[in-house]
Amino acid sequence: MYFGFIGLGAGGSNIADEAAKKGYDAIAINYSKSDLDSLVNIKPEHRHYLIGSEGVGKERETARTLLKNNYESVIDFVKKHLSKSSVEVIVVSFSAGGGSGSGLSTILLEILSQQMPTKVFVASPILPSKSEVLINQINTLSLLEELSQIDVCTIPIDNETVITRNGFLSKSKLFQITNSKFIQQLDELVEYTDKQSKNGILDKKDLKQLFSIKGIAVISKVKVLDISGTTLTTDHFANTIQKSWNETIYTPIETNRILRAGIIFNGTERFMEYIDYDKLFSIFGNKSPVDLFEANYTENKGEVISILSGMEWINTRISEIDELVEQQKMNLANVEVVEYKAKNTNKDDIFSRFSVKKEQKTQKSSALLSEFFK
Ligand SMILES: Nc1nc2c(ncn2[C@@H]2O[C@H](COP(=O)(O)OP(=O)(O)OP(=O)(O)O)[C@@H](O)[C@H]2O)c(=O)[nH]1
Ligand SMILES: [Mg+2]
Repeated sequence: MYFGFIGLGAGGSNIADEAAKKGYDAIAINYSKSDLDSLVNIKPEHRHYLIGSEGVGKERETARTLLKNNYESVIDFVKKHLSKSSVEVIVVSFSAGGGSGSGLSTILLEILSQQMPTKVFVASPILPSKSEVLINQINTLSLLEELSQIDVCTIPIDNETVITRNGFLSKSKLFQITNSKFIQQLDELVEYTDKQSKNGILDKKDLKQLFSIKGIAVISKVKVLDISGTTLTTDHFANTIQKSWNETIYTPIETNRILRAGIIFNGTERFMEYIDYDKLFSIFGNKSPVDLFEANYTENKGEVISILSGMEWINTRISEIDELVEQQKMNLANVEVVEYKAKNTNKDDIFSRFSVKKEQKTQKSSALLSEFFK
């Protein structure tokens, strides 16, 4: 079914589980048996339990070291379930802040890309919110550093963005909103590739092209004809669509560079002329994507879906995490460790009144001691 999903660790597997709910081929790989057991939609035979440790306690290195002993079985497992030709793009999801998914992800992405060369692999790390603990933030920095070096398209799902846009959310609500939104967006793209139109379509090959390029990718959707009283202008269309690029579940984009873009307009044909691509992409340093896939449908919803790819690495977000870690390290360093000095640690004070004279005691105890060690 076009997309296949590999979930690594708890968070990644939850996303794959959401995809399985929609009928996609999805598998889950984890060191935690209980996390695998908690999945609902992924069939038991599509869950791979990694032996060596029940969870890795957020240690990325441990996840990787343990993988050395059994990576062949993992690769075989993936090949067994996702080799079929109907699966063209394989989304590998995992949390950046944990140990298992974060530790396994880059090495598996590299091996799998080599061993399954006809598939396009997409990495979808989940970035932690800023309120999460220090260790999750540090794991995220290590992961992003590694991921930036491998040749893969990265869609950075970001819990912080979702919280910023929705306000406080319980963990389960946050996960549910984020995971289902991601899968729903990908699913909608596949649906579009099945639609017909005389004004240009986005087909499965185009979609594959969009996800075949190294760098950051995001997907957004916005109603351009929603706002009453707004005049129909190219400026309004451009501003609304540009705004939508950062109103997502993903990390805010960097605007230095864009290599590929897909723009789907679904609305009354006469409004198509308000999409001015020069204006739309003028916020990017290179002013225009190298490759643009335009598709127009007339189901009259007046919505624009953007798929942007080959964008610059999420440097601003990384520097924010780095500062957060730095700040917390400083906070820790500045904490003065003052141990409470108890006044009553000497029992001699209590017993002194009743004890024998010091000289006698010394004589006595040394006699005892020498007896003991004799
Ligand atoms: N959006 C989203 N984030 C999740 C989900 N589950 C966990 N997270 C985030 O992922 C991070 C924790 O990573 P896990 O996926 O639990 O870790 P793991 O890969 O199982 O690794 P271990 O440390 O070995 O358990 C935190 O930043 C969580 O906020 C989920 O279903 N959806
Ligand atoms: Mg886990």
